Amino acid sequence: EREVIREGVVLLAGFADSEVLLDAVAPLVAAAPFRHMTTPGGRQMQVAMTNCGALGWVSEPSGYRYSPTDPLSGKPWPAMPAVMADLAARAAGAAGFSAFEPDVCLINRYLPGTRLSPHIDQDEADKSWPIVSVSLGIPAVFQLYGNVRGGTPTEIPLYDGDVLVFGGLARHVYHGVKKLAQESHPRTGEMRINLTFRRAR
Ligand code: MD3
Ligand code: FE
Repeated sequence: EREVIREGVVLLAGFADSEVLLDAVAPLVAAAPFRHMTTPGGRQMQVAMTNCGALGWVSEPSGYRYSPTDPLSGKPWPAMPAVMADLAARAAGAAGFSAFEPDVCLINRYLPGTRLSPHIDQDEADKSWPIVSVSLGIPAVFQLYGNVRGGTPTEIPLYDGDVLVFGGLARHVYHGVKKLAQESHPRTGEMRINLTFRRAR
């Protein structure tokens, strides 16, 4: 079903075929493994990350950027499989954003105990494109704040196959993920994988 959480934030519960996506992700993470990136502040991120697509988001001591190559291998990121790009475009369309062609899929891996602290994503050139987020594996609670840091977030539980679309003004809000509880999923085990499809350039 389709639920408008607030202006620009649409939840498409169960929209994604998690089996198909997990099959698509497996060879990607074999080619470009998950790693804990270092922030410009010198800390290791709790969430392990990798990318597929023409560009990938990377965090390094020197800053955040979109890179055409994986800094670990020096090679281009794995190409974005058509089943992934198509799913993102269909989800964006269902939320009212036509012609979304992502050039990045950031792949985030969470284990029980992992959290993602509140932040704004602002490394994309044209913020009129939406961001499409797909949850796979064990559940998480997504936290949606406002345009300034702090306050009480709107909390959205996310389950395997759920898709969230962020567009318009909702692109500029603080958001994070609460510390994951110990749970298990038949396909991923004690793991959550989140795909965020972006248009970086
Ligand atoms: C709202 N990931 O990768 S996805 C991220 O579950 C990130 O892994 C979380 O925040 C996760 O940056 C949440 C939903 C999401 C992604 C990007 C956004 C929401 C967003 C950018 C702007 C506004
Ligand atoms: Fe984010």
